[in-house]
Amino acid sequence: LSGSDADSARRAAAAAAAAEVENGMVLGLGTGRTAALALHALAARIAREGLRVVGIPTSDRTAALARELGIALGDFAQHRSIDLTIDGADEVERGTLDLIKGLGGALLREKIVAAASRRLTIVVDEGKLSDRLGTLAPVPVEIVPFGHELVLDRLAGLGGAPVLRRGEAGAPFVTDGGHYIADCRFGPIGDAAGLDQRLAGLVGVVESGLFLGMAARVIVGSADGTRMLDR
Ligand code: A5P
Repeated sequence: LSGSDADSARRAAAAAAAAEVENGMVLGLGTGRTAALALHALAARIAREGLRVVGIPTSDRTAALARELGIALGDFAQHRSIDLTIDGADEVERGTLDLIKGLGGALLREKIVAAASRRLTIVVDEGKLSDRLGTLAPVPVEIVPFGHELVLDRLAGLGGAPVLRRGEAGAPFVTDGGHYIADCRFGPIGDAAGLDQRLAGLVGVVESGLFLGMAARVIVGSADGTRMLDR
């Protein structure tokens, strides 16, 4: 897919996700280009149909966009559970709908929101699909800045070939939560659940970008149209 084809495929898929929204829902608002397209589609439905919803954003960036689009925002103080979260992903394993997320840097809040959601709908273009997680994307791992050198050594010990993510000026990239991210290339991952546990067991690791068993539906945009993969 060329850039603009991929864009329109993503836009159609994002609109299909926004079509799942019902009046009165508490929504999790994802982060990234595709999630932004879904926000635009949602804002259009709000304007057209007078839909009343409240969104819990997964990043400061998404909160700002939602405000711009006139989507009401809430938080966990008011809402302990989310009806539906719409988000993007960096890689989707075809059979399981397991995900890698976090190339946009928002994985921690995305995972908190996903875990609080009764339903998680993911929107991707078909270039994000693989037969084995880890084939396309590195696994982003959010880590605490203090002692991050030690965590990078441990991640290397797990075979992740970690690279500390850096911002434009070359300084470490800092997440909304004030953490760093190590991008880990494990290659195709045979036992994602086992890896997830090993990562969670490392002191200094906050969360990994492995989202296992969380997505109920993946909406795939391609040049041939929009396809739904359901778990
Ligand atoms: C943000 O942290 C990520 O998990 C995004 O959901 C992911 O990077 C997808 O972004 P795009 O839709 O921009 O590819």
